[in-house]
Parts: sequence; C-alpha cells; structure tokens
Amino acid sequence: MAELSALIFDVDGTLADTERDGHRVAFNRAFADAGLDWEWSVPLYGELLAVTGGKERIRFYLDRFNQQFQRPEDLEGFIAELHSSKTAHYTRMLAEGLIPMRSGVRRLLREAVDAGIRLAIATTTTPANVSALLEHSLAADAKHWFEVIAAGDIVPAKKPAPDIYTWAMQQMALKPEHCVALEDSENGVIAAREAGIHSILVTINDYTADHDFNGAGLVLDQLGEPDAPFQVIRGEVGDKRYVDLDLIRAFHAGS
Ligand code: XBP
Ligand code: MG
Repeated sequence: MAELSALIFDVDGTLADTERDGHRVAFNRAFADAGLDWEWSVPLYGELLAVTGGKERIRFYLDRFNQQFQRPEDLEGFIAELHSSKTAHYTRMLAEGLIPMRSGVRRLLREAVDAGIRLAIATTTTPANVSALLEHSLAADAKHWFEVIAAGDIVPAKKPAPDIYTWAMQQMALKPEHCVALEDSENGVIAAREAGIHSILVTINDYTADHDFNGAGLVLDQLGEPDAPFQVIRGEVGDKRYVDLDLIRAFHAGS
C-alpha cells in the first residue's frame, strides 16, 4: 500500500470561503473603479464560478451575460488591467483580516506540519492572493509551511485541467498515490482525479453544495473541530467527528 506523503490543498472555498464576500466584491470594486456599470450579484457569481480563473471568468461573463458591451480593441489587455485592479482590491481586503480560514483548517495544517507530512497548494487563483490569505488569515510564516505553492498562470490550462496538480507533484517528485487532495468544487475534483489522485476529500460550501462529487471518496460539510463536528455527505469516517491526520490516513489507505 502506498504511504501517505503529502496533502495538496485547493485555496478558494477550501482553505477559506473567499468567493462570495471576497473575490466577488473585489471584482465589483474593480468594475466600479473602471467606470463600468457591471455588478456581479451573489447568484450571478454562482454561475460565473463555472469558469475558474478571474481573467477567464471576466471573458466568460462578456461572452455569456453581457454581449452588448462594446469591446475595446485590445480586449485581453483591458481584461488584464481590470483583473490586476481586482487583485489589488482583494489582497487589501485580506490584509484587513476580512476572510477567516474555514473550520479545522489551521488545526489540520499544524498537525500535518508537526507530523512531517508534506504540504502543497494547487489553485487557479493569483499567487499574490494565496500569499495574502496565508499571511493575514493563517499566520505570518504560514507560507513556509508549504513546500510548493502552485497557483494562477503557472500553467496555462486551469482547473478542471489536471495541469496545476501535475505541476505541484512534479515539483515535489511525488506520485499521485502518495497524495491526498482537499477540494471544494467539481472542477477541483476533476482536476485532481485527472492528475491521478485517488484520495480526494471535499468540504462543500454554499456555492458548491449541488456539484457532482462522484469522483471524491469523502464529502463533508467542513473539516470540523472537536466542539463543532462535521456532517458526512458521502464516505466512511468510523467514529470520527472532525478531520485529523488519523482520519486522513485511514481514508488514504482505503481509497
Ligand atoms: C478559484 C478560482 C479563482 C478565484 C479568482 O478556483 O476560480 O478564479 O475565484 O482568482 P479553485 P483570480 O478554488 O478551484 O482554484 O481572480 O486570482 O484568478
Ligand atoms: Mg476551490
């Protein structure tokens, strides 16, 4: 049986609930700054989340929901500028401490670090967003807990393409059977699975609760804490009430 060597974490929706009150608000602020009357409501943003990557999402919005917009000649440059303004807004919100980590995340990460389990991040979001989230919502030195931070445009094809997971595992010289992936969305599960990872643990959130998680062995509402247990949506947890390394090892061994 393959040994468990590493946990690979998605960021948005998994480490923290960043989308509705973070990314979405930052996009809207960037639009307002640019003099655009675009407003991404909570339900519209749910539809836009079908496409990962902020620049890709803006383009999807124009293609699908705002076809009447007069596109500038350099649409790519226009989107890139809007997106960099969005990143500035988003990282400022993180620096203000507005987005907490999800339940159980800090505890599990600390336990993994102490046990010598290797940690990585595989996300489609911009690297600056990951650094800001880790620093302001986790710990000043949290970036160093992770051996590899695979993020954003480091690979051209974003999730559900497997590339970001494949890249992270290559950097660590690790085979997929030694990894557990932690995700919150269908696109993330497809990406991890296509990269060859069999042990995929999902913690859902409001935007992803209805996704198809057939590719994941364990689906929970949250990692949980001793005084705030998880609810099991799919999978076997024995008598566990929150996710710790014991449970992750048992899950990995059985998948
Ligand atoms: C995250 C995303 C990202 C963020 C925005 O998906 O889709 O696009 O919403 O980030 P996942 P940027 O959790 O599957 O990695 O604007 O920096 O692209
Ligand atoms: Mg996610």
